[in-house]
Amino acid sequence: MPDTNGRSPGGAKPRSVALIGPQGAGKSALFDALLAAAGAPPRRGGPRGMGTELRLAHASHNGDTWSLLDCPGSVEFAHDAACAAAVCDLAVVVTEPAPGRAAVLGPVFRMLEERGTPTIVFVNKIDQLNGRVRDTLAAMQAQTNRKLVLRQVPIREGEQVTGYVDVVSERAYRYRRGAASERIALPDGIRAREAEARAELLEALADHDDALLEKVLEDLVPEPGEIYRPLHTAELSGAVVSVLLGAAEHNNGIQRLWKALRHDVPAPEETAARRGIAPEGAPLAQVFRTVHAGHAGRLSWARVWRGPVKDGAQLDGHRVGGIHRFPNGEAQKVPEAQAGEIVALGRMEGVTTGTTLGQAEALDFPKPAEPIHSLAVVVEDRKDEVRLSGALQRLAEEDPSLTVVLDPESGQTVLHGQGELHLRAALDRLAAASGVKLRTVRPQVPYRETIRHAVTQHGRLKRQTGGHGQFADVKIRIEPRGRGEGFAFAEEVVGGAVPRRFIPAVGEAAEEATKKGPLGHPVVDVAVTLLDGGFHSVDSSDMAFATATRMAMQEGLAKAEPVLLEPVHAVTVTVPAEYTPNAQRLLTGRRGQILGYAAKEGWEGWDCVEALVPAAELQDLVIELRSQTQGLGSYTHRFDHLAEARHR
Ligand SMILES: Nc1nc2c(ncn2[C@@H]2O[C@H](COP(=O)(O)OP(=O)(O)OP(=O)(O)O)[C@@H](O)[C@H]2O)c(=O)[nH]1
Ligand SMILES: [Mg+2]
Repeated sequence: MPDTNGRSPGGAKPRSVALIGPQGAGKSALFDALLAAAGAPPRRGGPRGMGTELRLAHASHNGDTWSLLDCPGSVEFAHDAACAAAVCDLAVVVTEPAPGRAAVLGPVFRMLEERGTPTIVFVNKIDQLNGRVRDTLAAMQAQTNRKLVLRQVPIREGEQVTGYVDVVSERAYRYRRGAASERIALPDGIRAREAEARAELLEALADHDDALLEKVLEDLVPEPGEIYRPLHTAELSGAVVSVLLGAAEHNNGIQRLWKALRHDVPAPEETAARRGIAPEGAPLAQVFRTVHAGHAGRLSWARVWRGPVKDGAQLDGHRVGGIHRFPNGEAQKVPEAQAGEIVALGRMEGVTTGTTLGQAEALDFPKPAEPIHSLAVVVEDRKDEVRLSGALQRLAEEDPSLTVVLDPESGQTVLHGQGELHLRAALDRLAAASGVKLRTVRPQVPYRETIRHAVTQHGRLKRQTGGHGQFADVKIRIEPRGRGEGFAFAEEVVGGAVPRRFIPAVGEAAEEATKKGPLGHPVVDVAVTLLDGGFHSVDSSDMAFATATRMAMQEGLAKAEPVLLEPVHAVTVTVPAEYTPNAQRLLTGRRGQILGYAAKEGWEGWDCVEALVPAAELQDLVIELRSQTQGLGSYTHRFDHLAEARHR
């Protein structure tokens, strides 16, 4: 019998699901519980650490084939979640029941809405539910434009949630620790609550389905099939998001979630259609992650949009050197991959993360957020420098939210990324893969200097060496210019005191001398005027005039009251409005000048705070900003101007 997706059991096409959500919500616990329920050996090892990398595993459940992605939850790894959302058929947002934790869902929901990824919510840690589930739902609803519908009503004994009633089938189940739930009779006193949830569900769906609307209006009781079909459609279009309950750690609600996935997750061709990908045509795949996996070499994780992708075949001129699946977490080589599967392709040399394989036109791929945190990398052993640069290049290839820049001014190799954890995790991977020992230091701030006063300075070179000597004499005026006006050179020589042909050499030497001023930084915004000088018909040369000018500049700049200039950036901090005062305090505490704040357009309940902040104060701003805003605060910045540094 075909199911509600029109597929026959056992004949369903491979589908993929990404577990996404805030840090510590229990995504990895749920990932392991889903795999265990699909027959994987129980997970070994101690407690899970904070997730810093995507995980991929394959499972077969009830004859359906699944690719599962477990995303790290920290905002510093948000790009991984966005990539997963771009390639999967459906996202399961894993969250905790406390309404106070709902705010952290805002950015997650927004990302999924922007990508159009169908979504269901799994409220995990239901064993920790304190208040009412409808309060949890209301708090979550405030964070999304999509309509949340409760699919399960908790059954409680005292404070403890001991089971649930399924809102569509109206069946009741009691949780059992570490095992599938058992069906029980509908407990007394739950009917009213269940009927209410059911009415809400039907009402939400009737908005999108005329047949169901008619039944609801006529007070008829729809069959489950008449609910599942519009539910599937409404979830696919993003109109509705189902909310399920459970406790991954205790294997509660896991079979129920599997069943929901079977019904709700769109077929691969539905996802392809949503993404505007034609169903017929040559094999098509999209690489969304690159890993260097020890002996397996370089692996390109790819979603197959059109199959079959065959081992050994050419994809856009790249030979597929192995196709790997991870049934229940263990690696396995397979000869080919079908549409809907997420697999690891081996040895795709030259293929970077985000590459579309199989057609010229690139498929849409998430752009990483702008880097927000930087560290300079120093090798312990200079011999490792070449190896380091290769390893850094691979790192940036693996992770587009990371960039490596060799700063020509400081000579530092600077890693830019999404936060301290993100950069540390990347460097740990680098150290493990390359064996290079390294440490990190703060990136240098590009200070400048200028002068406060005008001076007139004499410079004279007179040298007699063997045959002919060197002679040049210059008198220059050095004066400050307005901020941002740069360097200027002029001459006011009269009577040929310095012959024309030597004047360009004076100008070049004067400018050259501004590369490093008396305070050790480039000198900006000065004007140099050649006033007078002297020459010798045989001993004068461009070189002699350049030397005399350099001497005059060095001495003159030092006398002109040099001052340090620091770069000041225009900063826009984005925070939920309740944290706006915190953000302002934070910026003021970092010598920031607040320019104002306003509601962020299109982000209900969020503010933008604009400020001018010295670059030196931005170095670990994001760490403090996040720690004060439940991890929600973020900022962008760009160079604005140079200002005299008073506090250094
Ligand atoms: N009480 C309770 N605790 C749970 C449940 N599921 C997970 N936890 C605990 O929650 C903590 C975080 O679980 P993880 O699975 O690592 O969370 P995560 O979402 O993968 O976290 P990141 O990968 O860092 O984003 C762990 O200490 C788990 O033991 C649950 O159902 N009930
Ligand atoms: Mg995790």
